[in-house]
Amino acid sequence: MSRHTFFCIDAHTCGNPVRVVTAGAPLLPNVSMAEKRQIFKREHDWVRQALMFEPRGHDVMSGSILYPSSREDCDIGVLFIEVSGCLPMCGHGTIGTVTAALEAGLVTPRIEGTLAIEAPAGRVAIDYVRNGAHVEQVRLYNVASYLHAADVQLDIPGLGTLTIDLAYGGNFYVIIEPQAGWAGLDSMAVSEIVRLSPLVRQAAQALLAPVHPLDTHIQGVSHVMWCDKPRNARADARNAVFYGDKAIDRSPCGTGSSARMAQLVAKKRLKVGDAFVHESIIGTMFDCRVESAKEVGAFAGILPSVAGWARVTGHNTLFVDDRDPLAHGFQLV
Ligand code: PYC
Repeated sequence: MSRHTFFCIDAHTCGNPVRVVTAGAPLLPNVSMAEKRQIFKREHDWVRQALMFEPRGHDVMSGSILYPSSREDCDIGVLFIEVSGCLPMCGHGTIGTVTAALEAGLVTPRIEGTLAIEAPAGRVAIDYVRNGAHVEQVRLYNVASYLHAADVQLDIPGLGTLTIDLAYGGNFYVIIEPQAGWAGLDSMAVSEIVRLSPLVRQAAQALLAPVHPLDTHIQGVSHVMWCDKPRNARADARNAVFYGDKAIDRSPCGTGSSARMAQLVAKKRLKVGDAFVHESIIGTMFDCRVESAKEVGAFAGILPSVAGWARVTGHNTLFVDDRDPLAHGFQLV
């Protein structure tokens, strides 16, 4: 066979891309999504690279592949693919995937208005609001999130000493708040976020090398969140989340917002029941909430929820031709 065909629905969640692969992806055994993720990473990563990297994707590309779930309590399995790899969980990806799947009739909920997906990081319950043919809002009840390390000092070349927190919300996040030596997001050009974030991520990983206390397959600092006060009067905080080699999340970042709420609760600046409106670098917002307390191994943590909207931008049939020397994509790093 010289040509592989992938049927995709392209969408964006609050500005960040979500390419949902609905057919054409490799078949995987009937095991948990956590195990499917390991198999996919080992044997089929070229599919992710071909669909996320140039020339079919770009530096910020993100998406998902729909699979059947082996869990009785889940309606679909979702494998998250991104320029950076296969994420254990992705919030903006979930909102886009659920919106695209419902609007295309690819999933029939047992009870209208609710769904559950199986992500590699665990079960994620969903509430959604439909208006005719469209889905107006998706709220995801994310995996348990917690503050992994607080007030850690990192020496960053060109920036000096930064005090950071490290929190988990489905991925591990370095969280940087304004401080002496870093005045906040308004003091920083986008190019500076892209230049400095890999240095911060590398320094945090070298010092902390986090491993999830209940699932050792989830490990490593992958994302860097730069925080600031909001611009929009309705929001509580603003952020820019860096991922991959060059990407800044255009959405307020679902797993990042979960990690941020866990950090703020641990630092007693937010409490169970509180709402938290998070604003993105382009001004879009997620309506988040601290649903309840939940321990994660020996760590005190929370169950967060995140709500946002997505819009489908088109249906995309992509070919990967084995004769193409750039068939599996490329990146300019
Ligand atoms: O929304 O969780 C998220 C996310 C992760 C990376 C980019 N967005």
